[in-house]
Amino acid sequence: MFFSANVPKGPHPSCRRSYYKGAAAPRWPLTEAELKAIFKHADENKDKRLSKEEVKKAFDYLGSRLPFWRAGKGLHQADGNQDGYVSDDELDDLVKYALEWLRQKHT
Ligand SMILES: [Ca+2]
Ligand SMILES: [Ca+2]
Repeated sequence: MFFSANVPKGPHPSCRRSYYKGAAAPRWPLTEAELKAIFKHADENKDKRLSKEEVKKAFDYLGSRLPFWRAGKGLHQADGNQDGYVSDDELDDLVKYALEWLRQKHT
């Protein structure tokens, strides 16, 4: 009883090696702009396009149980020129896909 107040709550800050690792999923509802910002942040190597691995991390962060599979679906939907990456002009389609998925997930 005397020590209970000293027990830290939640994950220790040092566990958060990156923006996504250990971070709680963002709260629904998300706007299109917020979702877009999350995907833009997922571009870890800053080459202005998202690889499947980067898309996977974003879906992982968004709370997907099958982020790799989800990334494949999202990429299929958004990757208009089929180069395996989601570029800036293709990002809107990925955002739309993710928004639709999140909507279904939360209903
Ligand atoms: Ca990238
Ligand atoms: Ca592409």
